[in-house]
Amino acid sequence: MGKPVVDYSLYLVTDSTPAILGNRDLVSVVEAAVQGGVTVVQYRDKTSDTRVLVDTARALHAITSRHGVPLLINDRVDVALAVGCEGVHIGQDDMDLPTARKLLGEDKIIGVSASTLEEAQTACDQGADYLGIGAVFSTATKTNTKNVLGVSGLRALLSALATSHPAIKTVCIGGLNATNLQRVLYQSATDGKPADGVALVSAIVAAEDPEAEARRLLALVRSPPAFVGRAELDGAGAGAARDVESVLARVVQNFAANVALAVGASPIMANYGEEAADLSKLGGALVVNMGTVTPEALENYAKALRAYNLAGGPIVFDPVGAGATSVRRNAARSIMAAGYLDRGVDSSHTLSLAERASLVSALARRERNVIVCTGKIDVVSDGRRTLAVSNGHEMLGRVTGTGCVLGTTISAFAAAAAAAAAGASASGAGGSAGPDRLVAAVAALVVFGVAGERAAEREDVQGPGSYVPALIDELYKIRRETVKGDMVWLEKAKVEML
Ligand code: 3NM
Repeated sequence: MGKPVVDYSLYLVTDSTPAILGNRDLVSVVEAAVQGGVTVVQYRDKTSDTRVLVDTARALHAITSRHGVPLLINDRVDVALAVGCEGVHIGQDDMDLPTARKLLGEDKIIGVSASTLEEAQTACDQGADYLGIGAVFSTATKTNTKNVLGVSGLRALLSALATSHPAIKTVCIGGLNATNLQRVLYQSATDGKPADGVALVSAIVAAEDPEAEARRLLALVRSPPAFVGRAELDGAGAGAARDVESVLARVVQNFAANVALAVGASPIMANYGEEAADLSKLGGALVVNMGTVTPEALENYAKALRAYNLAGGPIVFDPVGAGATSVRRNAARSIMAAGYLDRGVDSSHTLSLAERASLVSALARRERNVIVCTGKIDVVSDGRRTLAVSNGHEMLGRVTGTGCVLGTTISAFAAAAAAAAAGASASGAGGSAGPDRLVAAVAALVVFGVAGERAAEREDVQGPGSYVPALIDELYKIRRETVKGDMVWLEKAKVEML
């Protein structure tokens, strides 16, 4: 026979409790989910009698076998042996792995739950076939989870395993659903290999239509997040804009349309998270400006992040005053944990350019994100390409609110780039898989900086009070000039590759 080869992409863990299953029939729910595309099923039932377990497992195995999907039993090696299914999944308090292996033999799949690196490595050394790593997020489905890892904890674990046990298969579990699984897979794969799949309970078992939901989830697991740009997908291959000339060439190429669209963008100030689901469908971008850090505001930010992550829309995070108070530091941390953010904007005055460049590129690499650090010279990086934009004027730093205007300008360019990429892929041109987010950020910094310089040079500007309206006028005028085809202002762009 030999051990089956398992596709761990979409791993369904069942739950028979009324809170999740409701009054539906578990076998029908699993059948629907398997038809939708679930690639592996774990029958998990912590309360039923052995007779019910064996009967249910047998019914489930009849269905999963028909679809070529492996069935694993949670904890109960005896039940797995009784029904002859493909294996078991054991937790840290269940039967030990060497004993389970002795009973089941080499051809059965044995998975082990791990929430720490030590547990993970012990299981690997003892011959586990895969690990269930969790909990990624806290979840109402299992309230006795030992450790909530977050994306950063999951990343650390995967990264260590990539060195110590590169062949081990992994699924992550805990609080995963359609709104977060793509970014969890994406952001946890920075240093090592990505998880091989996601394991979910309530997202499928409690879904109104488990078949449709499984289909949707599988498509999400198998595709890169919508916010991932073309340059990132190209990886080391051809086509990625790597040098300053090609980045700038692309900036110029997209400039006319983007400036027109971007600086003509229509903002809506929404403080109520429930609005985000509708807004995210309009094709724009979200700015999370951490001006307010009350608990209610944080809850609203989290709702908006989930909605835009699901829609794939760009998000700009402006961590206003993140270093100033411990409340703000924690708020920035919780916002970053709540969703995938396209880019952060914050200014730094104390570090050298080289120090800022290495900090920004390291952060961008870790977060798989575009990071902007403003200052006399702005530094922007996507972790692979780091650029300096020297446009701007010291007046920008003397008035409050300009950082917020910059955040909005970046979001408008990100939205314009996303719209252009969506248009290109809809028309089949260039097979675009997403916007180049770095290019969009550089373009925004240049427009903003040049507008800032032009405003400062105006004779009617006497000081900070008249500077801000002049800045907004210059942004508007740059847009009008660009629409007319007058690109002279672009000659002022000061961009270099670091
Ligand atoms: N194991 P949901 S979390 C069964 O951390 C299970 O090992 C976990 O349920 C672990 O997808 C969990 O509904 C429940 O959040 C996951």
